[in-house]
Amino acid sequence: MKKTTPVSFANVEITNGFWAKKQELNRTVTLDAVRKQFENTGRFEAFKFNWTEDSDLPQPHIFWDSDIAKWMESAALILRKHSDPELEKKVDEIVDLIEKNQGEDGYFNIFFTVCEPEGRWQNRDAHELYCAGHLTEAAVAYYEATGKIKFLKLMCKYMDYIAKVFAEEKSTAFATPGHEEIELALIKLYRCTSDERFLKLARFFIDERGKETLPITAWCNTKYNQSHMPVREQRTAEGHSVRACYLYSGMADLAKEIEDEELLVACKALFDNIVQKRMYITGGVGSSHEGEAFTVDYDLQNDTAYAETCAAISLAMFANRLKEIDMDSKYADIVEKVYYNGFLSGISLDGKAFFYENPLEILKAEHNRHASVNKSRERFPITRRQEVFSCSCCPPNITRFIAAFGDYMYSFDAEMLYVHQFAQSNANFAIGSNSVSVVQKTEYPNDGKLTLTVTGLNGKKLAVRIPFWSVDTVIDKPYTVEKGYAVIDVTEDVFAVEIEFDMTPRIFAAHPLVFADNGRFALQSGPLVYCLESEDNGENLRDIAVLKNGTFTVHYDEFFGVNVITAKAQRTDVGDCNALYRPVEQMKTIETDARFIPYFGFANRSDCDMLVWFKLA
Ligand code: FUB
Ligand code: ZN
Repeated sequence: MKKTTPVSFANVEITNGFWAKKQELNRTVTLDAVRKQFENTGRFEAFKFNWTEDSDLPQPHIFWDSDIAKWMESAALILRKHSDPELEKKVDEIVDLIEKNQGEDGYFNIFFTVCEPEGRWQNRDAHELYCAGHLTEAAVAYYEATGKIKFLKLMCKYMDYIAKVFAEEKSTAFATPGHEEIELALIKLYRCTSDERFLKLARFFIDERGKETLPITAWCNTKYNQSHMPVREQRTAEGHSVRACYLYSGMADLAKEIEDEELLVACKALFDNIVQKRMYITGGVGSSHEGEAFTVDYDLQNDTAYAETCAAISLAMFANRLKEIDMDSKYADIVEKVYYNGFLSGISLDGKAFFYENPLEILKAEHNRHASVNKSRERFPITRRQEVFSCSCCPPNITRFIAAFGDYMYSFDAEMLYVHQFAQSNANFAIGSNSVSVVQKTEYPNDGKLTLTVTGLNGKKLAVRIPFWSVDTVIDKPYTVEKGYAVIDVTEDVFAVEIEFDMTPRIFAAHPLVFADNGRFALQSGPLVYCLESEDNGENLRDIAVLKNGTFTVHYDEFFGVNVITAKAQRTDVGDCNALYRPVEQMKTIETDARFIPYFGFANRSDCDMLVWFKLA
């Protein structure tokens, strides 16, 4: 197993451009918007453990702990870069409440302390271990940001208790979590503390999964939470997509730590199954609302796409970990696809509202049709982001994912520095005893030009990802291509490389077995997938046919912060004839311009129809 070491976001400054703006909005607007919503809905208050049946307080939900934990983790990531005493105080207050309300034995869970104490460790699907995992991730991030150790110690104590009841005594009603997350959190805790007990517990939960005899309930089977077989035997991504990709992320982490080739084989097969057969062009996964789940190969309906924001994030987390043990550009390609598309659509351009589901088509007429013959389809049409949800896992996942962009950019081994993601930035870190700095100058994703200047790498190699969509890449230094990376010898102490990726707008087709996309095409330029909205193109987007040999006009749009694209197209001219059916030779078309906007920007101007997969003429 060839391993690389990732460079932490703490060593990377995104200095300008697209992601700098997103991170600034995240810090100054989104984090606080999420905090206010979590305050209004009683989530913060719940940490006081004041709820009783007679109180006026809303009853805590089984995973409110995790919502606040992800918010705390986001705050910690932001604090690592920007001092903010008020924000730090807010986090400290919650840490104090956790300390106050943690059991003597180390247990900490709001719902199963104040609402249902007799239910502790009785229900596999009640998210206790999931909440413990998120709290632990937050504790590690907060320790790394501030050096304050209290929260970390509280979570170490909790994990010791979990090890005791699950692994030693086996006194719980189930052996592994119904919602994975604790596995990857334990490995983070191990990496932070170097305490082997946490690695051992992560390994226990991963090894035990799929070995238990579990009841098949009316609403789900064992595939739902990836318990249908031991994880090393799994080859297809099954069940709830966030659970799946959190598990796979933990498996990849464990494979790296214990150099487990069998786990790596499973991870590679699971990844390939997802990205070759079960993923939207946006990087969204989990096509079914039922079970928020993966379904079967090539089942990628567009208007009913579930594609939860958290699921896209979890896929990027998995891909990012896999690249550390199986270096290949296909992993960072997926990270990029997620960041710019299926994840980023999850947040409004003003940074205050969120999508839980990320459809690839909004077709209001289709939902009206359902409403006329049946009852209206409950979740449809999804035309507007919300500030908070009753199940609000996505917003604080978004805040931590934006803050962590720098984590995904670089990694290295003894010979090579890998550049995975592109953004105007400065990075400073050490490789062994060498101080290395990397400066990226670029307008990416609005321009494919990139100047990379590395210092301190003389005699080693630089490996720059060539994105899968860049058909014609120009690099001003000699290079060879290894697994999708341009490998360049670094021959000077201060070494600069000029690169130009090919951002030509390109039309993509889906595999013919994706019946939802048969006869339809998608537009991509650089990493961005585009869509049509009726706001720009009028109603009935499905009627628009883009001219195959037409030209694309690209220009920067301030509102979206990236380029928009205009294409020559045609649509049906009904003229004076309103016949429902007519001979095809009487069909007339008119020329039109189709205006494409970035997919991530849909539903920011009005409640309107949207379409990713269009016709060609
Ligand atoms: O169950 C906790 C979180 O809420 C999951 O990760 C999401 O899919 C949503 O179900
Ligand atoms: Zn979510």
